[in-house]
Amino acid sequence: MTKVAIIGAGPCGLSMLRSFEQAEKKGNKIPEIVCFEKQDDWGGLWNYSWRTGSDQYGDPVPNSMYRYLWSNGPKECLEFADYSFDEHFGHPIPSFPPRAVLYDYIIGRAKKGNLKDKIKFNTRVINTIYKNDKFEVSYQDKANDKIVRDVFDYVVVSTGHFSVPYIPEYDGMKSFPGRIMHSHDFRDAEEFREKNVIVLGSSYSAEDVALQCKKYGAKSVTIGYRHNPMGFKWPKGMKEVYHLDRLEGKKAIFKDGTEQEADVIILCSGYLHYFPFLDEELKLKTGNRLYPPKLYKGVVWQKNHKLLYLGMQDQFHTFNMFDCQAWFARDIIMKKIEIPNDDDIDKDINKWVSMEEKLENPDQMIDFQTEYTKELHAMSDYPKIDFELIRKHFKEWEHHKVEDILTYRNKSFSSPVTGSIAPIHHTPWENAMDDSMETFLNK
Ligand code: FAD
Ligand code: NA7
Repeated sequence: MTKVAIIGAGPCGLSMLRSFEQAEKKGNKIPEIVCFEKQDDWGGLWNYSWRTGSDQYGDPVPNSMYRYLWSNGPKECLEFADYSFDEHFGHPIPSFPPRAVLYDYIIGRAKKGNLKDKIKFNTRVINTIYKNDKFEVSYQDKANDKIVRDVFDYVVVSTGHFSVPYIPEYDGMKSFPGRIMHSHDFRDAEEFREKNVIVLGSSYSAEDVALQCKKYGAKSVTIGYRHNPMGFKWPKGMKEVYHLDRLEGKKAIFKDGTEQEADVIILCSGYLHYFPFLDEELKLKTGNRLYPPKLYKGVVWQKNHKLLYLGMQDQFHTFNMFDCQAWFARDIIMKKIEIPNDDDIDKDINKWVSMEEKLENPDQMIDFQTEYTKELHAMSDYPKIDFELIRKHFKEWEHHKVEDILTYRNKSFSSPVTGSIAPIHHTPWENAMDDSMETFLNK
């Protein structure tokens, strides 16, 4: 019998498990599956942890999410086609839920099947090699500190790529008298009340961590961009300036001449695609981009078609794109989709990569990833979902952010699955201090 290893039980790993479960429900014989998850529960980054650094077994903590994190895009854009928000909550809910609500939704679908039986928790994959047409996977049972080896026909890598921080160094850091940290270790903005905060970066983490700090009472927030500013209309007490040059004592000195007293530096400088558990020839090496090369249809490892990667792209689309990838990967494993010859694979990858390299603005990037997701969607029996509506929502959302970065989360969108319109949340995001599910769902 074909044996499949799935590494990681975050949203991508759960999509993979769900895809097999759905095939089985339709009467197909599915392979033997083992999913390895190094945390003690499922949900990946959405499973909040107070921990930073390493866990009680000495294993690096993968979580990068923090308290008070609210969805950074409309929930309608990530809705599962086979499990709507209306089905989970019993009624329409607002478009930008906090983390706990999205976590509940992800887990709600997973609980509907017997997916947990297939997951080995507290189990970290430490090595994967390919020999004699099989994968030899070594994993550590963390609680008992035991190493075990098993052999598989296919490996699905669904370990995420926002867990291992990229940490640059600037002059003066060694003698800075305050705190220097990466957004990976950011947990609670309350910590920075009355502090002068410097945030470095110009992408999602910089935007949200900076706004969180302001919302929860930081004295000042100064964002240092390296190439392009985010350019939003920042509220009073926040500013965006050009590139940190150096720190001198407590002072942050930027290349545009700005000088700012600093208590804390938060590096929102992104993450590394880091796969120490894969043999060199199996390892994807890429930056955070919309079409990492060497992956056919963004999923199949070009040099070994039995190795499948999920969710390795930079992401506008998330959960339903992961589903489309998982359904596609499942059908490759179950031989319902035939992989073309090497030349055609190469041409297909090059076509997407060269299109990606020409993208100039967020609207074009949204179009690109929507086209990619639609193409995958058409290749499997993943249920119907309106990707044209999702494309439109993403573009509106981008424009809402440009209009007002403080109010974009107060808007409402319609579901691409049920068509229902989200109600407006009872409290504007700027004033909503409590991120619990109970308070959010309270009408
Ligand atoms: P992850 O969620 O990272 O899950 C990977 C899993 O693999 C983890 O559980 C990890 O423990 C496990 N794992 C890793 N290595 C091993 C190993 N060697 N052995 C066994 N298990 C292993 N997306 C949105 O749609 N909306 C948002 O608002 C949003 N906010 C975000 C905020 C932050 C701060 C970050 C970092 C990301 C955010 N994202 C958001 C994007 C996020 O990447 C996806 O939503 C999603 O979590 C990706 O799922 P994944 O399964 O690929 O990875
Ligand atoms: P991203 O989206 O990969 O962005 C990384 C950012 O880090 C980007 O703006 C980079 O700027 C910046 N960067 C990298 N190196 C430096 C240095 N040396 N100095 C200053 N800035 C630097 O990661 P995020 O953490 O923002 O987002 C990850 C996910 O979290 C995302 O999918 C969201 O859903 C939430 P550059 O553009 O290269 O100048």
